Amino acid sequence: GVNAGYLYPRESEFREMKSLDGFWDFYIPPKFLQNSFCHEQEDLPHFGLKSGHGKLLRMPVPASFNDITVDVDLRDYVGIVWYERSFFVPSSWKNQRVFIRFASVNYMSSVWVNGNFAVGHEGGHLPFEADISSLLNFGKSNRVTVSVSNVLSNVTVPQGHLLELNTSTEPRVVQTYSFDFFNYAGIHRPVVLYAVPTTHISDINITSSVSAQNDVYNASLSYAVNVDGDAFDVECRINLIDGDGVVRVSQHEGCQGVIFISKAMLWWPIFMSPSPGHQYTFEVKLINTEGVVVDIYRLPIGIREVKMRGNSILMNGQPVYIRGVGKHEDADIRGRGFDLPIMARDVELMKWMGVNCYRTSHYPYSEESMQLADREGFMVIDEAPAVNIEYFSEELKLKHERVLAELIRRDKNHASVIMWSISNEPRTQFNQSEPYFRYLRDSVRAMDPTRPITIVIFKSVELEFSGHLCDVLCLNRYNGWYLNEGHLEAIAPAVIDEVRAWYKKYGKPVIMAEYGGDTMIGLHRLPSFIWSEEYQEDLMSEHFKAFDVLRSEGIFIGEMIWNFADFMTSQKYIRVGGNRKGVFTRDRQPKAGAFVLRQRYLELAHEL
Ligand code: BDP
Repeated sequence: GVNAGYLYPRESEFREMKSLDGFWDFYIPPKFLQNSFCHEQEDLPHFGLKSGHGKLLRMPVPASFNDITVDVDLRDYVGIVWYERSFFVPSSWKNQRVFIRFASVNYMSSVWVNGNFAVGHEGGHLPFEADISSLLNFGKSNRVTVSVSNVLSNVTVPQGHLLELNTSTEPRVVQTYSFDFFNYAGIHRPVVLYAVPTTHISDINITSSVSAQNDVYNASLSYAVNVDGDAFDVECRINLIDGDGVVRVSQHEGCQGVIFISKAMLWWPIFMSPSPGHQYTFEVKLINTEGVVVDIYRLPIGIREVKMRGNSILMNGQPVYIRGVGKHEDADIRGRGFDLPIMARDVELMKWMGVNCYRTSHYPYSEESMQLADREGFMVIDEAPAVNIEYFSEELKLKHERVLAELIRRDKNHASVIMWSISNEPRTQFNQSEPYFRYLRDSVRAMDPTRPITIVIFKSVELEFSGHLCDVLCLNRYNGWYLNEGHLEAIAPAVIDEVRAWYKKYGKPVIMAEYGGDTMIGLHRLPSFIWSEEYQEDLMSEHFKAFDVLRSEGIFIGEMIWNFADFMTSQKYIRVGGNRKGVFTRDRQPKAGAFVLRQRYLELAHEL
């Protein structure tokens, strides 16, 4: 649910953690049981996976299970799989509250501890947790069992469809979906066990506003701390600590209040300051009626203010131009599994190219990557996992709203997040999409009135019903690729005409959120020809011509190449070992296009 698990687990004097990552038992049910929770499946968590009649393997956590083995049935698996492991809980945790927390399981999961149901969650990419204190054996061994279903339907976010295929042996259920990236599944992000005091900090909300006086910035932080347990018996003491460990402001009043900071060091995007990504530590101490500290949580925060004025996104009063990339959490073998080295490499490559922003296309990224964006000064357009919505219903709308609530609850305190993206390429040519997205836009606005909102659109300007709901128009358009492939000369006029038309219709600034073309590294053609490295370079340069014209007209505020790196897709004859629109390969080596982008982005970074 929306009320738990969104405060990132951190150790402190009062908080202990234990990682449950590593090899887990992995169980594939016998074929006839794969799609249903029938009797045998219900008994599994009780007796343990070894009691079942299916296939038992060892599976690394975190990782997608699809690409680990050589088994095509597991790669293309549709249905429920199971994970299980044992762990010890120290006796010293007995008088505390112990939570188990999953940072992401895709798509639907249920969790049992020692055979007792603990929690269920629908939706990949967002964390969930359960207080399992009453289910544990302290000072002894315990068992956790997790079921994971990867089935997508009309009422999942994102949507998908099951088909039955006749085969030479038996009919086979296959999952289809209209988005291109591979529907990886499994326990995708870290699993932790953590213990907190019975009365503890359960959430923190912070918003900052900034005022400038001759190059000196004063800021005010509004904060609210939620307490779980005997909330009436505790008070909050807040310290705002700078990077050097010095307490800048100390406030004793309460769990809700406003802090004023004169001469604040602001959070700036990368390239906009000699020290981008500046952070303070927001330290909360819970004090009981005897004046004794009972819990401490430290949240890194950046002080900054995002605002829309006219056709500009202002960061601390300064207009920003987005030099961006669309991305995926995707890598060889681990699929969508959490991967710190890839995360760190991506940051290095983005810095090298002069990137200042990325979109979490097409789902929320890991909490660690959001923290890294804060620290490095990347701006992030934070996207819900609602890609290619085709069938609109009341049930889907409420689920989509819950996903947005979970996303905002998780990411609201990140300085890097400058905008919420409700959906990528929904079918906004249908009438029903208007009330659907109006409802969600209003709901996001109510949950977070401080950030602009977008829907990433791909329908044509005359034939769609959602642009008026957006603060910024994010447009995906593949000139020179899906449109007029091979015709580089047609790109610039088409982009210019279309962006002008969008601006004319809605009066909102435009970001080209996706453009690009598939490129096989090592394929060279002179003159350039589609799929060659030269074609990607030329396609980009033609877009730049249009972007510069539109920028000078003051209606265009950002460009984002699709994609940062090649990534895996479902099997389609237009995909060669996946989507090849990356300026980097899947193993993060540059194609020629990366150098073209780098030259442009660094030039723009220094001119702006
Ligand atoms: C766009 C989608 C993106 C795809 C891209 C493509 O938003 O997810 O990867 O097309 O086909 O429409 O390369």
